[in-house]
Amino acid sequence: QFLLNVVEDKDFLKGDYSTKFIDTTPSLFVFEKPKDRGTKTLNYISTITVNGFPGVEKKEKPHFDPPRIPTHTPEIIDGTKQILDERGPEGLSKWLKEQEETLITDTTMRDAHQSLLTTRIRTYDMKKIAPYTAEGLHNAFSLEMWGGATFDVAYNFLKEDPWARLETLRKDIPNVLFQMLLRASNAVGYKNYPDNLVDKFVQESAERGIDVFRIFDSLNWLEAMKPAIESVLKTGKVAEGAICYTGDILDPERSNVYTLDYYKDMAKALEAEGVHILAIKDMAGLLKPQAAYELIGELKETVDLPIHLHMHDTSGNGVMTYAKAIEAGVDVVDTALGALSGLTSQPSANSLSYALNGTDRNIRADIDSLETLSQYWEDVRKYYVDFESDIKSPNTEIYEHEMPGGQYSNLLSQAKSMGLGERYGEVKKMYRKVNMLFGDIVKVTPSSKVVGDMALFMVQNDLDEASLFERGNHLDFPDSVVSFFKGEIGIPATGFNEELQKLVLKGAEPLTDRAGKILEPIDFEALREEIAEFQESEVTDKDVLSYALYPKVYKDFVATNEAFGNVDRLDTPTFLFGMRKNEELEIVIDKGKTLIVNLLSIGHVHDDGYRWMYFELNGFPRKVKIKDES
Ligand code: 3PY
Ligand code: ZN
Repeated sequence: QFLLNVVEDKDFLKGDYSTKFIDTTPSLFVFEKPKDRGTKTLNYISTITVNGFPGVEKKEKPHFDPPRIPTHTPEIIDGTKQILDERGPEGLSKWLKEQEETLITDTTMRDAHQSLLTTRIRTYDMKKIAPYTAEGLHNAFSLEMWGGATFDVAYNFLKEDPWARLETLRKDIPNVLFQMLLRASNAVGYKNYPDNLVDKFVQESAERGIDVFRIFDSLNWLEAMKPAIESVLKTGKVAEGAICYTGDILDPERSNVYTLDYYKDMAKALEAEGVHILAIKDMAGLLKPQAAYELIGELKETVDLPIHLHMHDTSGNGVMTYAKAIEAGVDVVDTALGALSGLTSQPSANSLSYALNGTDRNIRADIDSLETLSQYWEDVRKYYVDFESDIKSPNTEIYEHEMPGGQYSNLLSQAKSMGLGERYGEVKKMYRKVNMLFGDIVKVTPSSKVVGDMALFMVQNDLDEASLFERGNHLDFPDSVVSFFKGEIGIPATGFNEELQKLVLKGAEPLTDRAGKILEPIDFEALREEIAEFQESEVTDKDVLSYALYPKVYKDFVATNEAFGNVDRLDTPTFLFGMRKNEELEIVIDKGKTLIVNLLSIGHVHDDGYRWMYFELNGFPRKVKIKDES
């Protein structure tokens, strides 16, 4: 009988892990290899039923009502994807500027769940609603459904292949542009990669279905954006150059760096690089309504590009900001479907549509479709309740600390794991102080993590601005802070605080050029050979890219897949909670191959800590031995 050696790690079982945890705990995914897919699936179900899913409260699988989903055959009307295919990126950009209404980008499948549910929504749930999304959002500008954190979280936590998400949704949604968030030289990672890796990643993403690349740099450093922009331009897809918004253009006291002129200058520079669309990326939700009116109005005068506005609704002012931006002529705004909108996510498309009813310029969307799609997500969101953050109401403190949408709850869990949960108020204040100490930088992945790590470090060591310099020579700063001062994620608009840089680097020299240029180019063929040593299936270009970006994460994913099969075929309640006794499940593991699984009984724990799980699989009795970790 097959013995399942899985998830023996106590911290993993408690859900006490961070993205790094899996990197530092290799023992986690050492399994014996079962042979057939049926056994693999039973192994997964047994593990989750007995020991639970990391980060999810262990309990008997709850009864969920089936999500409300239309039953008619969807009618899929041509949309922006066809415009891009027929007219090219310049033609699309021109078309966009000619539109009377403001268009929307729906972020439900990327930023919305990244910000509300720590990026945990699975492809399975997206796929079910995909054809109706193609129908209901046929007149949207785009769907942001890839990039940002979705890439590593898919492998790491959802045990699914992000490339498969892209391809499967592309098949079901052939009419609306697919958009991704590309962290310039950080690609979909948290550090700079060699230029040839970013270039190949962009090419592969374009081939597999991405149409619009929103490119930003976490310090608004144009030099770091240039190679990524160039890579996108080569593909014939849409390059959207993004400026991260920070500070407050209407408050001269706040900053003499992030002024209206700063944004105008950067917009002109991006236009000169050949981008097709200009994005303002307000990752923390700091853009106030009147500031939006002035910024968008001025930018429309400054560049001849369509303008796309992204923001988070953390303060609760999102719809008002969008209304003012729309009044000023913004071409596209990022919204989420009602049920996954608001708070740290994007403003609701549904609310915005109602708010603008009767005005000259509404958003182009069909409110009935928005409501139907939202109902589906309202039901699906319930599966993921354990990943909800504890933010319950609009939060205006963001205007003080300026933390991006997704960081607030992440930093809180980081603080708790360091025993600083009680002192989170201090951490938030310190975040602002650290930002100023660093010279007032843009804060977004990965620069926001540097500020967050430093804030935690200062609070943990009871440091303030003065004692930092007195005691700094004897302190080992967090890795991310050292890397930042080395220039490994780029150069801030204000340069580095040199005194602090010396203190942190302790004699080490900062980089003299852009990291992506200095780093040794990736040898893709060598990586392909490495992968072939641990992967049974044929090694594809996308595998090589994933391994180049996240070697450990990718290797662990392959090992998990070999132990458990394609767990992406399981419905989400089963994926997260396993099975109830006497439940019968039908699992389509491939076209024409269905497993009928019955969980007959769960044996008692033996002295050695193992249990037997008794199943019926396609009519035949099967048992699985599993270590009970509780
Ligand atoms: C990301 O980089 O994932 C972001 O969403 C930044 O705002
Ligand atoms: Zn965002």
